[in-house]
Amino acid sequence: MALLEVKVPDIGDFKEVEIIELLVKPGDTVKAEQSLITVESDKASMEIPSSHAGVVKELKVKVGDKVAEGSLVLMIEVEGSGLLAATRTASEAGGAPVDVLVPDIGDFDEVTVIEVMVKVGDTIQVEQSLITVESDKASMEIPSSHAGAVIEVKVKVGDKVRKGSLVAVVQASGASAAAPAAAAASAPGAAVASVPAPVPATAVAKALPTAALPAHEPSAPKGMLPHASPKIRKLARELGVPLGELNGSGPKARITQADVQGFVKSVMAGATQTRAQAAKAPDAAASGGTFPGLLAWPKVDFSKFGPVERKGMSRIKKISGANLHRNWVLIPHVTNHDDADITDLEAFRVSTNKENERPGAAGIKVTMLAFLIKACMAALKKFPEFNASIDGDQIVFKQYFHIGFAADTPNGLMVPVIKDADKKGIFQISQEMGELAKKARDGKLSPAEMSGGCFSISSLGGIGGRYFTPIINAPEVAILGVCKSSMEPVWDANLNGGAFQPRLMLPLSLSWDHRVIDGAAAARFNAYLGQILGDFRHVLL
Ligand code: CAO
Repeated sequence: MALLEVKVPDIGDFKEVEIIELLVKPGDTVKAEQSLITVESDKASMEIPSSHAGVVKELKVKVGDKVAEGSLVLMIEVEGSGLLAATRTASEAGGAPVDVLVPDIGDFDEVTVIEVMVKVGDTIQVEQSLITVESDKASMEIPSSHAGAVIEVKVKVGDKVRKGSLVAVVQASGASAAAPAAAAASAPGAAVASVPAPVPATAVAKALPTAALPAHEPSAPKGMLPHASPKIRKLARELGVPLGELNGSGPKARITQADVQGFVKSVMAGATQTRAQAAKAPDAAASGGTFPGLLAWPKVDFSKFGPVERKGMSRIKKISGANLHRNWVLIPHVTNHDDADITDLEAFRVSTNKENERPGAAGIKVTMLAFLIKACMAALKKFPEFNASIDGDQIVFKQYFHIGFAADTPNGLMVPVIKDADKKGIFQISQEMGELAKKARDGKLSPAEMSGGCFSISSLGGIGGRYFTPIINAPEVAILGVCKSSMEPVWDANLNGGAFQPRLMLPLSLSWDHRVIDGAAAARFNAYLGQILGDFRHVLL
C-alpha cells in the first residue's frame, strides 16, 4: 500500500483550466484510466484520468478551482497500478480541398469507427470532431484540422482506421489558411491515445485532452462515468441532463447527441421525469410546481408584512391540486360560454318538488343538477367526441355514460361519479347525487365511486357567479361549468311588435380539449344543451 499524489499532467498549451466537475469522492475505488475530474478552458474540456487503480483518500480540489500542469488533484492509496503515457500529434494538412487524415493515435495500430459525426455538406470548424473511434482500451474523437465544407466522408461506422487513414475531404473555407496554425496552437484538440506504463514513485496523471476519453462500460457502475464522449457530456452539462439516467443508443450503448436531445424533449413533454424531479414531486405539487425555463415560485416571508398562520394542505387538496395542475398544463383548454333559458324547467322542478313533499310521496328533492346531467347525457349521445378520451395516438369513444359532478367538501374538491346515467331517471339521479355528495362531505367516498367518469359537471349554481373556466378532468375531454341562474330581460321578437320578456337564464361554461373537439362542435354542443334545457321534449326527437 502506498499513498500517492495524482497531479494534473501536461495539458498542452493550456496554462490554467477550471474544474467543472468532480467525478470521484473520497472512499471511491477507481480504476487506472478512470476519469477523476473534468476541466475546461475557453477552447475545450478534458478529463483528467487516474494513473493508478486504488482508493481515493483525499480530494485536493473543488469545482471552480483553477488548475495547471502539476496541480495536486487528489491522494490515492494504491496496491499496484499503471501509469499513463500520452502522446499527441495534429494533422495539419493544408490547401483546399484538403484530406483530413487520422493523426498519430499513439500505440494503437488499428481502431474501429463507432460514430460518424459529420455528413457531406456540413460546414465544420477546426477541431470539430469528425468521427469517434474505439480500441479495446479507449475511445477517442478525431477532430478536423481544417475549417470548411465537408465534400466527402471516406469512412463509415464499423470501418477500421489507423494513423494516416483518410477520414474526409474538406473544402477549406476562407479561414482555412489559418487552420493548420490553429490546429497546431490547440494541439490538445488532436487525437490522443493513452497506454498503461510502469508506475513511478510519484503518480502523475496524463490528460486525455479535449476529445479523447477513457473507455467506459455502457452500464457504468456508480461513481463511474456513463459511456459518452466529452462533447456529449459537455452538452449534457449545459442542458442539465443527468447522463447516468440515459440509455445510450450508440455502439456499445454509447450515449449520442440524439439520445441527449431525445431525453430533453421527453422531459419537456412530461413523458419522462428525471430522478431529481421525481424526488421533488411532492413539493412541486404543494407549491404549484416548477417548470424548466420559468422563474421559481416566489419565496416570501409573509410575516414581514403582518401576522400569519400556517396550515398544512389537506391530503385531498394536495392530490386534487396535482391533478388539476397537470390537466391545466397538458390539455389545450378552450371554454365556450352560453346561456340556457330554464324558465319552464325550473317551474317544472319546483312543482315536482312540491308534489313530492305531499304525504305519501317519495320525498326525493329534484335538483337542477339532475336535469343538467340528463341533458348532458343527450348531448353526449349526439356528439360522441365529448364522450371520449385520448389514448396515445388513438381516441377512445365510450359507449357508456358515467357523469362526474364536482362536490365541494370541507377537505377540498371531490368528483363522485353517477354511473350509467343514461339508464337512470331524474329521481334516481337526484337521490344518488345527494348520497354521493354526503359521502364526499363525510370523507367516505370509495375510489370506485370516483372512477370511470366520461364527462364532468361543476355546478356553482347554489353559490353564485356568472361564468368561469372549469378545468377538464383528465382523461375526460370536456367539462360543463354551471353558475347561478338569474331572471333577465330577453328580447322576444315573436311577441306583438317584439318585447322583452323576463326569463330565467342559466349561464353555461363548457371547457373542451382542442385536441379532440373543435370550436364548431363545442358551440353546437352548447346550443343543443340550451335547446334541451329550454324544452326537455327535444330529448325525444
Ligand atoms: N342557479 C340558481 N340556483 C341554483 C342553481 C343554479 N344553477 N343550482 C342550484 N341552485 C339552488 C338550488 O336550487 C338550491 O336551492 P333550494 O335549496 O332553494 O332548492 C341551492 O341552490 C343549493 O343547491 P346545492 O348546491 O346544495 O345543490 P345542487 O344540487 O345544486 O349541487 C353539489 C350539489 C354537490 C354539486 C353542490 O353542493 C356543490 O358542492 N357545488 C360546488 C361544486 C364546486 O365546488 N365546483 C367547483 C369546482 S372547481 O373548483
